[in-house]
Amino acid sequence: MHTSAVTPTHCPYCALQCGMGLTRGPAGVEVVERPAFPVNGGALCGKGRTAPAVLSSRVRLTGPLVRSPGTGELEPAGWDEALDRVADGLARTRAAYGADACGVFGGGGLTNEKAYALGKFARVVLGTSQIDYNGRFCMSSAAAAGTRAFGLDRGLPFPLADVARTDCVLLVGSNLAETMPPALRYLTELRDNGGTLVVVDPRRTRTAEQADLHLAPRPGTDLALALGLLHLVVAEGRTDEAYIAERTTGWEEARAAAMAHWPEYVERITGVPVPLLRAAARMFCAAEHAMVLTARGPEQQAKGTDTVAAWINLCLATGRPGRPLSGYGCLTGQGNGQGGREHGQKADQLPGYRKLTDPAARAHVAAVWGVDPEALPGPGRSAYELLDALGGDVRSLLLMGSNPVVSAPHAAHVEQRIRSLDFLAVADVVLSETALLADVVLPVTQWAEETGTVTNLEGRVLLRRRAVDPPDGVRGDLDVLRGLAARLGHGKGFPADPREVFEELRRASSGGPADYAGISYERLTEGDGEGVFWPCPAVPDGAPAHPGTRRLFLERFATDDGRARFVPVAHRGAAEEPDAAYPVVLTTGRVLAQYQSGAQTRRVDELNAAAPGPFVEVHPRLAARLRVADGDEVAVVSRRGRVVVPARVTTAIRPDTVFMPFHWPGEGRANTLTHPALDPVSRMPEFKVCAVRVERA
Ligand SMILES: Nc1nc2c(c(=O)[nH]1)N[C@H]1C(S)=C(S)[C@@H](COP(=O)(O)OP(=O)(O)OC[C@H]3O[C@@H](n4cnc5c(=O)[nH]c(N)nc54)[C@H](O)[C@@H]3O)O[C@H]1N2
Ligand SMILES: Nc1nc2c(c(=O)[nH]1)N[C@H]1C(S)=C(S)[C@@H](COP(=O)(O)OP(=O)(O)OC[C@H]3O[C@@H](n4cnc5c(=O)[nH]c(N)nc54)[C@H](O)[C@@H]3O)O[C@H]1N2
Ligand code: SF4
Ligand SMILES: [Mo]
Repeated sequence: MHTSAVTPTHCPYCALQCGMGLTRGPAGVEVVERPAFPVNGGALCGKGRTAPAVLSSRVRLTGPLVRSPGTGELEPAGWDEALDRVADGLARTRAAYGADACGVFGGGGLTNEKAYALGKFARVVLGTSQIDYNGRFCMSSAAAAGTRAFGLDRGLPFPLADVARTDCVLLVGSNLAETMPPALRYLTELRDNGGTLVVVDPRRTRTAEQADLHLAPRPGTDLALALGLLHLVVAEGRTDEAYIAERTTGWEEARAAAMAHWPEYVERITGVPVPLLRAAARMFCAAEHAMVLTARGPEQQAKGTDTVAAWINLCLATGRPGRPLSGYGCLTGQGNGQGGREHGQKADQLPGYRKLTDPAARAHVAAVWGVDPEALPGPGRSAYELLDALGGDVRSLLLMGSNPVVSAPHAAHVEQRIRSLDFLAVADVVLSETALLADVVLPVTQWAEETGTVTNLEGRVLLRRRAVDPPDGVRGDLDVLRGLAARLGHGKGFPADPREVFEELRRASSGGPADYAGISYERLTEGDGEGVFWPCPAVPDGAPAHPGTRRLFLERFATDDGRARFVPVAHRGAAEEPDAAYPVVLTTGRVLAQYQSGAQTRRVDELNAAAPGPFVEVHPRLAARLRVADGDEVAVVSRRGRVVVPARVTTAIRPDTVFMPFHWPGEGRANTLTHPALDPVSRMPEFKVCAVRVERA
C-alpha cells in the first residue's frame, strides 16, 4: 500500500456497513473517518474502529492446517496439499453416498461475489442441494413475511435517513444503540424533529432508554402484542379504509383474526398493561407518517414469520407501506445480510433472489452457468436442519463464514453432529471454535485485503475496497473455490477476480427480483461511493443508466396484482413455555463490544476489556429469591444443558426473564441452552425464548 494514501472502504462487521477510510500509520493500519459516506456520516462504533487489529498476523491464520492422521492434531501444510485433501474428502463422500451427502454452509458476512460463487460451487461442482447459511438464523422470518405481504423482501424499503424524518417509529426487538450505534442518530433526530419513538423490548436497553414509550412484553409474545394494537386501532376507528381498499387484499380475514385479541387478553399474554397498549396505538395512529421496524427480538421465534406478519398488518391497516416516510422495515444484521440472501447460498434460492423451484429461473441461471437446467438440484435443508443431519445423510461439509459451534441453537448437539462428520473443511480468517474441529483449515483474506461488493440493510450495494496487502500464505475465498472447482473437474467458471464474478452475477440476477444488472464496479466508485440501491436493471444501449431504487412500493407492491397482502394470524405460545421445573424465560442477544460468535472480536484487546465474558442478567426480585448477589456465579439450566456464568443484577429486565449474550464458547455458551424449534415457514430457530431454571452455582 502507498504510504498515507487513504482508501475509502467499509467496516467488516454489521449490516450498517459504515463507511471508513484506511491508511497506513506509524502503528500499522489505521481507521480514519469518512464523513462523506451518508449512512454513518463518519461515526463508527468501537468494533469498526478496532477492526484492523484482526488483520495482524499475531491473531490470525497465516497458513493452511491439515489434521495429521498420525497425531490427530492440526498441522501446517502447503496450499496444494490442503486443497487436494478438501477436494478428495468431498469427492470420496460423493462417490460413496451421492452428491447430497456433501454439505455447504455459508455466511451473511461473505461478499455478494463469494455468496454467489459458493452457491454455484455447491450446485454446479458438487451437484448438491445441501447448502444453506447462517442468515437463516438472522433475518429469514422477516424475509418470509415481507415476501408474503409485499411480494419482495428488501430489509428496508427506504433509506435509513427516512427514519429521522418520519413522525413515529415503533421499534420492535432492536437494541440498535448497541448493535448499530451510528444509526442511533436517526432516532435522536426523529425526536429532535418532534417525532415519537416507541420501543418494544423485554429489557430496558440503551435503546429503550431513548423512547417516549417503552413496552416490555414477555419474550415470545410480540404476535399477541401486535394483534392487540391492531384490535385497538380498529376499535377506535383509526384504520385507513381508502388505502385498504385501493392497495391491499385480505383485510376481512386479518381484521377478524385481530378482533379476537382483546386488549385484556393481550395484557394477560404479554404482561403489557392495557393503558400502555392504548398509548402506543394512539401514538402510532396520531402520526401523519409512521414506521414499524423489527429486528431479531420478534423474528427469532418459532412463530417469527407470523409475528412479523402481524406487525405488517398493523402497518397496512393504518395505510403506511408504500407511502412516503412510512412503512415496514427489518433491520438486517450481518455485514452482507441483505446481499447474502439474494445470490444463491440459501437452500431454496438462485441468484437475483430467484426461486430454485421456478422453471424460468432455473433456465435463466443455468444458461448463465452453461449447464442443463435439469442438472440443477432442488431446494435443500435449512441451516439448523442441515447441521442436524451432519454425520447422518450429510457426511462432508465445506464451511465458509460461520462459527456454528458457538452460534447455532442447541449447540452441544450441533457440535456433536459436526464431530461425527467424515470430513470437515473450514475457510476462516481465525481458528474459530468450529475450525478447531476441521480436518482442513483454509486461511483466507479479509475485508481490508480484498475487494468485493456488499449490500447493506437499506439494499444499498457498496464496493468494499482492498486497502492493504494480505499476509503471505493466505488466499481469498474465491481463490479457494477456484482451486477446489479445478480439482473437481471444473477448470472454468470460477474466477478468483471479484470483478469477473460480479460481471457474471449481474447477468445471473438480470430480470430477477434483486436485479443488479445495471450496477458496475465503476458506478460504485463514483462520487463519494454512496452506492446504488437495487433493483437496478440494465437499460438498452444509449439510454441513461437506471438510477437504482431508493424507495420501493410507492406505485405498487411487487405482488402479481400490485396489492399488498394481509395475512390472518393468531397468537400461539412458545415452543417451550416455562413450567414448574424450568420456571424462567431465557432470552438471548448481543452486547456492544462483541460481534456474533466472537471469533473476530474476542481477538481484540480493547473489545475484551469492554466485554470480557459471558453473564446473565437477572432482576433483583428473582435474585433475592435465589439468594444471589450481583457478580455471584449462577447455573442456568435448560432441558438441553447447563452453563455457569456470573449474574448481573439489574432492574432493566423483567422479573420473569433472564438474558444472556451469545458471544462466548465453553462454560458460558448461551446456545448450550437454546431451543432449536423452527418457524414452519422461515425455518428460523427460536433463539429468543426457552425455559430455564437459575440456581446458585
Ligand atoms: N455489537 C454487536 N452488534 C451487532 C451484532 C453483534 O453480534 N454485536 N450482530 C449483528 C447482527 S448479525 C444482527 S442480526 C443484529 C441484531 O441486532 P438486534 O436485533 O438489535 O440484537 P439482539 O440483541 O439480538 O436483539 C435485540 C433485542 O431484542 C430483545 N428481545 C429479546 N426477546 C425479545 C422478544 O421476544 N420480543 C422483543 N420485541 N424483543 C426481544 C433483546 O432484549 C434485545 O435487546 O446486530 C448486528 N450488530
Ligand atoms: N443464542 C443466540 N444465538 C444466535 C443469535 C442470537 O441472537 N442468540 N443470533 C444469530 C444470528 S442473527 C447470526 S447472524 C448468527 C451469527 O453467528 P456466526 O454464523 O457464527 O457468525 P460469526 O461469528 O460472524 O462467524 C463468522 C465466521 O466467519 C469468519 N469470517 C469472517 N469473514 C469471513 C470471510 O470473508 N470469509 C470466510 N471464509 N470467513 C470469514 C469469522 O472469523 C467467523 O469465524 O448467530 C446466530 N446465533
Ligand atoms: S455500527 Fe456496524 S458497520 Fe458501523 S462500525 Fe459498528 S460494526 Fe461496523
Ligand atoms: Mo444476524
